[in-house]
Amino acid sequence: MIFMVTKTPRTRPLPPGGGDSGAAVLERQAQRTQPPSMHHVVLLNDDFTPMEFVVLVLQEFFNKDRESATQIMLKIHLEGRGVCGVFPRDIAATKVDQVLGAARQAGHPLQCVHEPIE
Ligand code: TYC
Repeated sequence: MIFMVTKTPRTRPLPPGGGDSGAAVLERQAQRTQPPSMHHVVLLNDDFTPMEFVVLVLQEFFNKDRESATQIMLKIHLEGRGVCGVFPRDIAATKVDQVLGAARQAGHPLQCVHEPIE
């Protein structure tokens, strides 16, 4: 009778002596991945950027519907600043770049920053 070998062994064979080289692990380092540091993206009030432009920015870059975009814009207008979203640091930085780029292109002085959340 002829047997065909179709599978390789699933485990590596142990070396002579059973694989214990005699070396000791002195310290095992815990490998923990840190969760990404989260940032607020904040819009700042100014006296010149049109309200409508801020509402459009909130809709375009922060996926707000017209109603909540208007409420956030008015909060910024009245209180001086307002949080538009919470993102990992890299994405927050990209949002800031997008807002500043759009504002510059439109000729408005709108300012936007991101800051770590404690
Ligand atoms: N204060 C601006 C105005 O009266 C409106 C405005 C709102 C500007 C929010 C910037 O982040 C801002 N036209």
